[in-house]
Amino acid sequence: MERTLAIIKPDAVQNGHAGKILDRILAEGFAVRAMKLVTLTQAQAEGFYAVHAERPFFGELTEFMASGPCVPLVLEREDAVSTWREVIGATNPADAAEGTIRKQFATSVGENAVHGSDSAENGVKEGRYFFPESEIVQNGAAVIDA
Ligand code: RTP
Ligand code: MG
Repeated sequence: MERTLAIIKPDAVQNGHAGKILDRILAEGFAVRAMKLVTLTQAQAEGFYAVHAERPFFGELTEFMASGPCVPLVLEREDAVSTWREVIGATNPADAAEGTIRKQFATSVGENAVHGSDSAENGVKEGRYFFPESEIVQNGAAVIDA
């Protein structure tokens, strides 16, 4: 089993799409191992996206991520990273395939509804950025019934 870190970003929470996105997560066969509603500080957003610190959109991105509540989730299933990235679609909703979450819910390349880890290693690392291991459910049935 592989882990990925998903985030329902502030635009999707603000626009009332969090429930529909959670439904889609469960329908795609992911087990939710951890989940919370949190408004990131600017410093937390900058730490999470540190890999993009030199990019021109870093300020815009981190201010957006700290602009309101978001929902980080630790998801688990076989091939979690690649499956979740397929389900969310391309970064820019203009390029996202029909049926993807970003096609359905993103408003722009910056405010694009959801995050997904880009490797199994980062899936574990990013999960730990939001949740101590003690808050990640290790076994048993999924905590939420689809
Ligand atoms: P994410 O990390 O959030 O899952 O998104 P991603 O892999 O599809 O895209 P990435 O290249 O990692 O970029 C991270 C986030 O930065 C914002 N962005 N804005 N204005 C722009 O041109 C631009 N490019 C990227 C998006 O919010 C993107 O998801
Ligand atoms: Mg990325």
